[in-house]
Amino acid sequence: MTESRPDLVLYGSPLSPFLRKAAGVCLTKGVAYEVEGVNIFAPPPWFLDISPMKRIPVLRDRSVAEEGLAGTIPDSSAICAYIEKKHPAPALYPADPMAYGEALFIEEFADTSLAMAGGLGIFRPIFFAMSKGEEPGLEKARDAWASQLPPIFDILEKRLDGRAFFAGDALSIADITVACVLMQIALVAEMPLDRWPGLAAHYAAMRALPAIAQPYAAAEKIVRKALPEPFDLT
Ligand SMILES: N[C@@H](CCC(=O)N[C@@H](CS)C(=O)NCC(=O)O)C(=O)O
Repeated sequence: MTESRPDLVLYGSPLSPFLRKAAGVCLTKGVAYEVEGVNIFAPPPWFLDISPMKRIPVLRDRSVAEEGLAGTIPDSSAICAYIEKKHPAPALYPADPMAYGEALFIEEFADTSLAMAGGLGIFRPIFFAMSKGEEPGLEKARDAWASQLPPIFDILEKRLDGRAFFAGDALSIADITVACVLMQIALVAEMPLDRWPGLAAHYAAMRALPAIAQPYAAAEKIVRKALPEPFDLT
């Protein structure tokens, strides 16, 4: 039997929303990939050479090079743009110039503001503490849910404006990114979105997509070992 390995490798962990975003892009396009585990808090020396900002994920395209710096791309946004160029169908970046710009902005907004509030404000204080056998940082998480997230959800609700997609009239990198980053909160906490009905509907639709649900299930499997039920932060 011949062994077939995918060209694309995502170094990192399913616990990273940024890795799940890149995985979601691969799955949507039907591109084979595999995840090779890297613990970013104790990375092997070879990883630091290919991740100058000491972050996961990093992509390797084995069809370019099997080792070393060549054939690697750090940063989920760069990774997803590369995959789009290499595997154009279905397009995940709108053709219309304004919709394209909007998609890139929403991607960046989710990667920074939403990830900061949901990832650093909620996921980390809860899950990192519990992984170390400590009490979950619920006070910090409750504060993030009550004060940091609402203005961000307001912006997303307004920009979505009741539509099915954030940019243009089809699924794009913007939708995948918002869903993957939002799900970082859902890994550890209930996420009532009643005040943001448009975002709630978008989130429900995105969660139902196999390309988004499958990488999330891998993360959930890890998290549920330490945390059987998400917390109520309200
Ligand atoms: N802009 C980067 C962000 C990547 C990122 O922050 N990854 C986190 C894991 S989710 C990380 O590597 N953190 C390492 C640290 O905080 O030291 C991307 O989109 O890939």
